[in-house]
Amino acid sequence: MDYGRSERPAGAPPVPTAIKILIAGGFGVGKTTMVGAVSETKPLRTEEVLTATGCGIDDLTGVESKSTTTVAMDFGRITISDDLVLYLFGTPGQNRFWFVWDELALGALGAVVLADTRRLADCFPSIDYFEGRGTPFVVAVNCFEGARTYRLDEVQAALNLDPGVPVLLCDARKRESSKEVLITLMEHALKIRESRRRATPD
Ligand SMILES: Nc1nc2c(ncn2[C@@H]2O[C@H](COP(=O)(O)OP(=O)(O)OP(=O)(O)O)[C@@H](O)[C@H]2O)c(=O)[nH]1
Ligand SMILES: [Mg+2]
Repeated sequence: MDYGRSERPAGAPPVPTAIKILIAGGFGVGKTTMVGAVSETKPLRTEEVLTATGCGIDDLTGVESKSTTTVAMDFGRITISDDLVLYLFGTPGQNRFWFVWDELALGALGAVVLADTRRLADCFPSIDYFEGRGTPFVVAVNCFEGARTYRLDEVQAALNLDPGVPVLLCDARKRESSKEVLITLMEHALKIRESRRRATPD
């Protein structure tokens, strides 16, 4: 039965607040991996096999073993606390699937933009998209083995980010690392929400 907060019977467990988060970034940067790493439910995936048709379009630099790509979305869930559950939506990375982004972004509290330093420019479209919508986001650099490491301020400068946008390192394959990214995003999004609320007195 679906109880509203005020109608909940005494002693019943709290109804958690559900928040929608997007996991975005360029092709093959580790979005599906991150949703899978943190999700406590079996993640829903919409993977299709990469075929020869994508040769010259899909840039597999650094992820040569990749054989599938997301064509609609990934979906997962993580409980942060008794009263907070995050619903994660991983976006497709390729430009030809942009048409699903507006649907996916609807009602999202914020977004993680995953970046690969070998192909940093691939995350520009995601950054432009969230800046344009006013959606709070953080940039998480997914540390692939063999990729040159850069200081976070170098990444911030290269991406021309507003100094307030958090940039952090992560390993999208690891639950704790990915969870830390999500918590950083939550804190950032709530800070922005609060400052917007203060700026528009009712
Ligand atoms: N070494 C390493 N490999 C990773 C990491 N994250 C992802 N991978 C691998 O990189 C490849 C791409 O990962 P995906 O999670 O499918 O990337 P994606 O961003 O969802 O890709 P699209 O949906 O096609 O845009 C997979 O083969 C992963 O196993 C990482 O942190 N380190
Ligand atoms: Mg994917």
